[in-house]
Amino acid sequence: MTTVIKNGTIVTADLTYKADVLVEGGRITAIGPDLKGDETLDATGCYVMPGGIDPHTHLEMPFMGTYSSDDFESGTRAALAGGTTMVVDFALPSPGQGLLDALKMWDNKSTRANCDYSFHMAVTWWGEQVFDEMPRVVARGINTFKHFMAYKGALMVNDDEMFAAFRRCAEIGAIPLVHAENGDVVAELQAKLLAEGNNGPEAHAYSRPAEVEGEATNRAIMIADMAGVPLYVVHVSSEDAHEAIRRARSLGRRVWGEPLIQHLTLDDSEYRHPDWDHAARRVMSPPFRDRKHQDSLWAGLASGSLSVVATDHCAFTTEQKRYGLGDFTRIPNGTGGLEDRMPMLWTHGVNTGRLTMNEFVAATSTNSAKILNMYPRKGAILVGADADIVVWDPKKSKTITAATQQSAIDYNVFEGKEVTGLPRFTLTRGKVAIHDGEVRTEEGHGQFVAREPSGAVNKALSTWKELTAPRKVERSGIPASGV
Ligand code: DUC
Ligand code: ZN
Ligand code: ZN
Ligand code: ZN
Repeated sequence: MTTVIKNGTIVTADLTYKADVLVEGGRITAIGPDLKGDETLDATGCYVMPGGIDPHTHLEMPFMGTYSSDDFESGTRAALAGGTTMVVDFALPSPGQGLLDALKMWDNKSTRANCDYSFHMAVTWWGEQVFDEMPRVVARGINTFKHFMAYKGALMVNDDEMFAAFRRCAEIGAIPLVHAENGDVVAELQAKLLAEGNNGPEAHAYSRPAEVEGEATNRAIMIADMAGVPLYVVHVSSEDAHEAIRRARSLGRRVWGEPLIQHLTLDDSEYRHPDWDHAARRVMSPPFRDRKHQDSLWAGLASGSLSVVATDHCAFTTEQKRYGLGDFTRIPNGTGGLEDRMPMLWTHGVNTGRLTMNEFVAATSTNSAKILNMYPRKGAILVGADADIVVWDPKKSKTITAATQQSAIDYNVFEGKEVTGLPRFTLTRGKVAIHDGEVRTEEGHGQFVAREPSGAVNKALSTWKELTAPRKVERSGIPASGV
């Protein structure tokens, strides 16, 4: 069976041109004029783009005494409905649990995925077992390791552990990721705010100011440099963190920053909303910020100092959020966004002139594929690439509402927002999963995408090699002791 996408304009990270696309056996087999296939998808007036890649999701993740409510089925269905054809989820060992053991759990959960997926592995504790298992995780096609600098007493790793893990990454050709917030300072601020009777969701934001993110981002960058390894900073939400990344990049260091669609489009006034549920539903870490920080993130996307736009999709129901009534530190941290990332970025980025269409494709797909080492199988419209394609209708509009969303939760943080620019068709490895508003997903269709380690990107500028083999300096005329 062949499928042809006809009469559209192909938009990739670097080209815009008119051509048809032929799909067979899950791959793109031809690109050119007047192609014919068994099935025709009419892309008149549409852009034919690489399907989105969300490099940061938490599906069915055990966290803060519960599980995030979108699993691999509902999460990937939401993704496809919004034009995203691949997610990279975090396998999260509980402290003390082996990495391979955690991976088994994620292998089991992900069998239900509607689209392709890959994993990052989290390093939530440090010891010989983790050290030994890291190369075995890489052999399984996972070349990225996430470190939490926050969530003290739970997922957080200290600097000595992080430095050891980063050096291990350097040895095995893997890239470390960081959640950069100073967990010690956050814990102090949380205790102070609670002691002062500040127990509402607004205190969540006060306990995690931009400074704690800026400090941790700087620290992680320096530690990565000393370990001789590149660094990927997840959910960059502030100018403080962005500034550290800009500086590192200008010094030739391979540091990538990932803002989220939520931080780009929602601000901290949400936490001062009089309705407790409204504010608590938006509790995530890092928290939403003010306009100054949002402008910085948009500038970073335009200038290239920030590389990709993700969601950190980690959806909790209102009932789950209410675990934190009377104590904001117990509100499960996380927001959804898988279905809305691409329409929101198109509406607020491309339609406003802040991003070109090609920059949109780079930020939502191609850059992730390159950084995470799965390009051009993913993130490309090229012969031989997987047919993960979104046929994007720039004129199609809707108002975002939980009433029609695919996500399993009972609200949407973008509720009421108008978007213009939506998928007409979404194809996952050639299979039409979204057909002009109709959901035709197939549970279990998604496959794991193994990612090779990449030596080429692992040459950060570093002085560490010199430091590990210091030269002994011969000196003469050493004064006698006790002079
Ligand atoms: N932040 C969140 O808000 N949720 C999941 C984990 C994280 O770091
Ligand atoms: Zn995080
Ligand atoms: Zn996350
Ligand atoms: Zn299938």
